[in-house]
Amino acid sequence: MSKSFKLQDTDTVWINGVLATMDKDVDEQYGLLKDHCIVTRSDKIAAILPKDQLNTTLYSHVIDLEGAIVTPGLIDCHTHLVFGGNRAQEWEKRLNGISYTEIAKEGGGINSTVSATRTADFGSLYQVSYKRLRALADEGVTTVEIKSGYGLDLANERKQLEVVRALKNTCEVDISPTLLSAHSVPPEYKDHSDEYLDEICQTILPTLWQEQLFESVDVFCENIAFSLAQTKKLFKTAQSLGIPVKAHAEQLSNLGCSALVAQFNGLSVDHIEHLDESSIAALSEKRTIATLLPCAFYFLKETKVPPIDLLRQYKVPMAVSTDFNPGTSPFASIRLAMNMACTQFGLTPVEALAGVTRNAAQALGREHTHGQLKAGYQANFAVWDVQAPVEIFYELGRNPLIRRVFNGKVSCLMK
Ligand code: DI6
Ligand code: FE
Repeated sequence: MSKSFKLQDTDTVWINGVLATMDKDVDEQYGLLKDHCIVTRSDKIAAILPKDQLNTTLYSHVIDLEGAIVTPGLIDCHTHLVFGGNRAQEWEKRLNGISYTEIAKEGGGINSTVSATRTADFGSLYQVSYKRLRALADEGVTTVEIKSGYGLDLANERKQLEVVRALKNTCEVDISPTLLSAHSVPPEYKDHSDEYLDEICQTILPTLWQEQLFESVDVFCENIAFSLAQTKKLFKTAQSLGIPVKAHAEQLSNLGCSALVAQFNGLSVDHIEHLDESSIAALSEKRTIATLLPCAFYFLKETKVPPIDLLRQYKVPMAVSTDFNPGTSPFASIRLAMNMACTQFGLTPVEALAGVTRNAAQALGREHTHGQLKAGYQANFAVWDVQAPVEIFYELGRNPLIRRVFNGKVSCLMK
């Protein structure tokens, strides 16, 4: 950083933090910088400077972080947090020995949440979703991806995405909305999934895109949901409108969806327990992110772990996310997801933190603005009462977050 940096009157200087920048250009684990300060200007990071390069003695906008660890604001890049009802009864069934797939075939599973979401009015949906979003934010999350996919018709997909828009306008969180109308075949289209897919491609997707209600398109490509051919058709529609794609891929079986996402230059492939080596090679070529969802793996008591070593070998960047949803991951805790990425999937703590910062930002197409403490990036960060970054997700049940900074302003608890 040049010595010619000039403070402006409205800048804020954050001193005495230990910065886990997650910046790859900083040649330390976690991109760790000691004895540096952050200068924020409006909603951006203006500079990260060695503390002896800045004389702040006569300067009034100084915040002393007292040796605390600072990370980029955490990013949860895969959630389904707007939904009605819950599925505790279904969980009880599963504990009594009935599988997720069997429950889905009996009309339970995703479709029971579809009916609860269709019944819920806008206000009640907003209220429950706000509480879930707040739980994430209170653990230092500043960016959240939220999917539709429990409405499954034009009016109800719109209602879900309008709740997302209302959250975006009222909460101190950056939100990335995703259209997941191809999540499940709704009851009125039972045994007519092609017709439902046509309805998505011809009506739901173009209409809600025009209403600017989402920024990417997702699909559940699986035997109990949509086929590879249907996924391709959906992606072609999205591509024709210039919309980035991603997928729930290779979660319960290997249908070759990940390679298809790579072919369409997609943002991410998510779950990927059953991913094979040739698909990994395809992801690596396109810099598509592999998003790991260890809480769903844990809650479904899955046994097949994603091929982490191969992902490392091919240098596919890995993101980590909660997959917060009522059926397979009822956990509004990014710290739990990080902990489980390490305990269930064998990620290192550095990989887990990269998974909810730099790589999660890339999964949302925000890699040049979010997920790192770096000049020019959004001034979103989390300040932690810990001695080392690993402690952020080591001790669950006690939240070590001291401060949450969103767009340059302190907001420890969400507004
Ligand atoms: N895979 C999942 O893990 C979630 N959606 C999906 O396609 C589950 C959603 C649910 O069960 O409600
Ligand atoms: Fe999901």
